[in-house]
Amino acid sequence: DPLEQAKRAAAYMAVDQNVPKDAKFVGIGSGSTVVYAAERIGQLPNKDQFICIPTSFQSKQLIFDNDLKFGTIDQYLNVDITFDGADEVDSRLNCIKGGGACLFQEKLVASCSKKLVIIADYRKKSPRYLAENWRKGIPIEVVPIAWIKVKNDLINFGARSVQLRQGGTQKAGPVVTDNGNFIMDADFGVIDGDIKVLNDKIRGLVGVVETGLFVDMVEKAYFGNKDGSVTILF
Ligand code: DER
Repeated sequence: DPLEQAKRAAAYMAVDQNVPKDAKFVGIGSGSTVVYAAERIGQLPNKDQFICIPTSFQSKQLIFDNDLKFGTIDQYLNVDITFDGADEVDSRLNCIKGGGACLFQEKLVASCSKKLVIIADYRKKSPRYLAENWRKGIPIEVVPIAWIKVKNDLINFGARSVQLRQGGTQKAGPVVTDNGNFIMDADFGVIDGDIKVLNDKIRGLVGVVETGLFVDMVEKAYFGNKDGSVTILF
């Protein structure tokens, strides 16, 4: 499957090129691409040198599945490097994340990491701005009781549509995050304005826990291509 090959190629190269020799704490992101990063870290001869910090229940499972040492972000606050996926990455390495509803702990661990390395397949690389390819809106984690209020606020300052993310066939009613909150997906169209201003406005709304806009947080991004090659942005 060329898509899985692309994910694996990006993840393996990112791990091989970026784990510092003296690394102790390694953040493990969430989603389907980071599965290959955890796999690769699990293959390293010095794997027991690391304590791996999860960003979700799924991420914690990856750490266990690859027989890696486990620690939590409330034990270890200085993460050397974090590998994570993304839904879209723009030409300045800003990201839309949260497609997997794990954005809060992903951003928490990323904010404690010296380096954040994104791994993704070719579909995630935006030619220029965010939301050129990703059409599902900006994921926003909100406290459940505030969701109607936040929806109205987002519409009032320009969102074209705001959806409360439903579990669909996987769960009746809204998706509930690992932190017990809801996810709302807000479509602001192509994000060609000041992304930091937009992010700060959304974060300033009472009821918003965190957004899926990762601004000025990424050091490098690895994109696996259909032909097996990998494109690196930094
Ligand atoms: O939720 C996220 O940000 C995850 O990193 C996820 O969206 C990445 O998706 P993937 O399954 O394509 O790696």
